[in-house]
Amino acid sequence: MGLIVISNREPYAPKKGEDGTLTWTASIGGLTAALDPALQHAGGTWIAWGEEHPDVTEVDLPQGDPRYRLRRIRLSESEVREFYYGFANRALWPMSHYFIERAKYLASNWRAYVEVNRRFARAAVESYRAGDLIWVHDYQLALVPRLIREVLPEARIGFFWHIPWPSTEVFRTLPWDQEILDGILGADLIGMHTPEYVSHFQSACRRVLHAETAGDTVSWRGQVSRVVDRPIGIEVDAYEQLAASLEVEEAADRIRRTLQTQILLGVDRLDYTKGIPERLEAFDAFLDQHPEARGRVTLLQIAVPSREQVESYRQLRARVEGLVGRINGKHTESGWSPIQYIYRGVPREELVAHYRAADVMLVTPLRDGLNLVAKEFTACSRDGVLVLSRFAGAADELPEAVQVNPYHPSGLAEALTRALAMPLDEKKARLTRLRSRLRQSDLRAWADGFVAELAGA
Ligand code: ADQ
Repeated sequence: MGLIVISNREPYAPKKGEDGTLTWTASIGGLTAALDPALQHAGGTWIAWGEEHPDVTEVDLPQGDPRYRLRRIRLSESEVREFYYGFANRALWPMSHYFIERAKYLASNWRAYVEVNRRFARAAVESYRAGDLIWVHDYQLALVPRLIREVLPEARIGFFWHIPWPSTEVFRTLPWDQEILDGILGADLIGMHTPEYVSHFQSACRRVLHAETAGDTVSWRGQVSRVVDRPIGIEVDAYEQLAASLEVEEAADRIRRTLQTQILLGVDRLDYTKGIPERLEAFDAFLDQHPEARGRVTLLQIAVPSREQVESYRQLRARVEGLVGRINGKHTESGWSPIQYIYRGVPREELVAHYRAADVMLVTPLRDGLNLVAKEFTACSRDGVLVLSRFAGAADELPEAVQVNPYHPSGLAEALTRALAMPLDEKKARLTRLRSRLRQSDLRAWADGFVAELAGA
């Protein structure tokens, strides 16, 4: 029994060396970390969009010690525009995060989405051997379970939706609401991050499709699917060990010595769902209210460039850079600037050194499926405080974080004050409890557990 994983992003990306050969390096991100070991163990196929060097359609991975095959789907330029930047990231992404005023529902984008989903499903059907388990990932590929089911009625198909599932009143704004639900319900086992997303999904099944739901099941077109909350975890041991290593401790010391202040940290993809401008404005308000904090606190914001082809992401970048400039211009004194802004992806060691150096981690999305940064910080920090938005899926699992409403600037500023002044024993006690919760949902356990449930489906 092999495993077929289907996701938009590929687990390894190719780079051409000077001698013309391709080197495949593991992509950064939770999905590769979780599923690469599972697939190496089970053997099988990973199907994903081959973004760079699309002429290579198949490769055995990992290079040098191959355990499974990567099948790469080729997308034309217009498909990347209409399927990926279009329907996935300008319709499904904003709608699912409650930003319906940003959603663009274009029929041409929908047609490209259907066509690309068909191509992924065809590749899965071609790779399938009787008894294989198929695990489809995320909002880019919601039609794939049904498209596979139509050809392989006996196959065991799992699906994981990594972003929020919104309230039905929001979901119903999507002109293709029935098609998306029907697509996902081709799966036997459907996973989401929180019980609330599961309940919204079931409500949409009832309201939009008039499907029947009972317990954790949905009955539709003669098939019963289970819908379960299975929040993704992180590699807890790997983060803990890295954070305690000599190199990282030294790097964290360097960060603290350079800044010579208490450190507030933000780490996000530059996305309008992450609440970065709201966070900066709350910090501005905090500095207005606490003149004594001047020269004593720095906000370090690390933002990874993201979806720069989409206009609203370019606008967000300009807005964030404008705010950083305005706030620094207003408060800077000789030898101290309140905000340090890094606009790039950083290597994992550097990221962990920042987690280790931070006094307060600000994870304040306006809406987030789960948020891995909150968990990574929790695994790495020695005595820091996690400030966490109540609209991040991870808030359910991390009740000892200082929970905030990111829409309320003065509430956020107040939480900063509380976090910065928290006594050491309280900080340690909260972290200890949070850490033990992390251990209950390690990344490998998440992937292995889902595959095992699917095998029993
Ligand atoms: P994302 O929206 O990408 O994921 P998140 O869960 O926070 O959000 O994961 C971001 C990842 O990127 C983290 O592992 C983090 O370490 C890394 N990262 C962030 N900034 C970085 C930087 N400057 N340099 C290097 N690495 C950086 C989607 C959903 C989430 C859900 C995940 C997993 O939107 O809600 O938690 O999938 O299901």
